[in-house]
Amino acid sequence: MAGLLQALVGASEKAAHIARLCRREEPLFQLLVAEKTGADRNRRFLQDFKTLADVLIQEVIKHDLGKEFPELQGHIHGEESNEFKNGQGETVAVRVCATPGDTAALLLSVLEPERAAAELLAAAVHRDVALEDVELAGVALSIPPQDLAIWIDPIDSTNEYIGGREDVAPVDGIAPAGLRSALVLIGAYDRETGCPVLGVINEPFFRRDPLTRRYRHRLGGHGRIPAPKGGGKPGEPGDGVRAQGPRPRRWQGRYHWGVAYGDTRLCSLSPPPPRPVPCVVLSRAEGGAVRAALGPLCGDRLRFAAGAGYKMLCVILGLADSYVLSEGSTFAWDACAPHAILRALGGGVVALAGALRERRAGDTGSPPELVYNRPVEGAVGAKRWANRGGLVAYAHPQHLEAVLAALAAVPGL
Ligand code: 2IP
Ligand code: CA
Ligand code: CA
Repeated sequence: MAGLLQALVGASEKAAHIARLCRREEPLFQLLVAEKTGADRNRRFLQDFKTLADVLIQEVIKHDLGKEFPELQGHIHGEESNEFKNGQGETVAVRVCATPGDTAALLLSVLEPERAAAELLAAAVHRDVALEDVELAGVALSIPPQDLAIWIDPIDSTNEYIGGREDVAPVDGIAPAGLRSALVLIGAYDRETGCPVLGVINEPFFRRDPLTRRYRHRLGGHGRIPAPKGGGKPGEPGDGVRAQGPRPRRWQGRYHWGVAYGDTRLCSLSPPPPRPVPCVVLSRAEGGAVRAALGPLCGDRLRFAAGAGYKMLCVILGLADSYVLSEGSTFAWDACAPHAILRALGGGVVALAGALRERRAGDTGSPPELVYNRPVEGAVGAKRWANRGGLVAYAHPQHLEAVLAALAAVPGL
């Protein structure tokens, strides 16, 4: 199946570009932040715009993957529904149309009267993404796409994306909050077993572009950025797009991918070395009992971060050894992509409540990994796909063992 991994990465790059565009281009940015600045003339509309960014990104990924791999059509799922109520109360199904003009017209039916915003988004939706990644281009896999299905989280950590804090200082490499934790997550799993097989994590806001401040300074923060000789890529510094007012540098992204299929394990990253004393990353919402149980295990190395995907990325990058979550507040689309990458590196993600139950019953085997094809019985809506009972993400099995041993003593878990 040459090309599905490359297609997932390409789709994540287009998604990341749209996520950056919404923060960078004035007509879009104003919609995103107007609520905060008090210029809100229609609270519902602005709320909708935020959802629109998510919905549109998901539809673009779905469209591009389905077009290239028709076997996947009907098997590409995500957090969002594409049904959208516009200001007049009409339901609009957001989708990618045949031409940028048609897509802009459809988006305008949601965004009316914001024509410039609709056109900017439509252009980004129809943009071709060329990957210049020799290592990735060389990966040849033989996984039949008709055996796979996809989970998409178009933007994980939406609150941080909207909040848009740019200068949150990292603690030992982990950003506790801010734009850094907003990620695009695309995971493929085996339709029959539910095992995660391919994962792509895109960080649209990995770092600020060191060049753009220079451009802005020269232009005094206004005017058009001149295209370099030979032409710049759309959306990149020097692409001739209008430079906007006081907001500082543009952002550069990066992506990571992993494959765990049969005996194949491939990853854009190397497995992180284990620390003798593990570092555990938690949600700030995590309760006192879990903090108290894990504290002694990690010495002073309990860390806190926003974004379920970002916390799993911290484990993938070796910034933490484990991410523990005691609640069912993540979903299949949060975990599928990071889980595939963790498996590619020799780690995984297990259901916390199930693992503790087995352990207390004396079962010493490896606890079962999360699967992505089984809805929660009796649940409705998004809850059908909740990772019930929490989870533990880990890079090294010895750290999973240590975490479970520490948590087994917590009553109520
Ligand atoms: C959220 C997001 C939150 C996370 C929550 C996810 O997804 O990742 O940040 O909570 O579990 O469902 P926390 O930051 O406390 O870990 P989304 O932003 O896509 O709704
Ligand atoms: Ca999410
Ligand atoms: Ca999301």
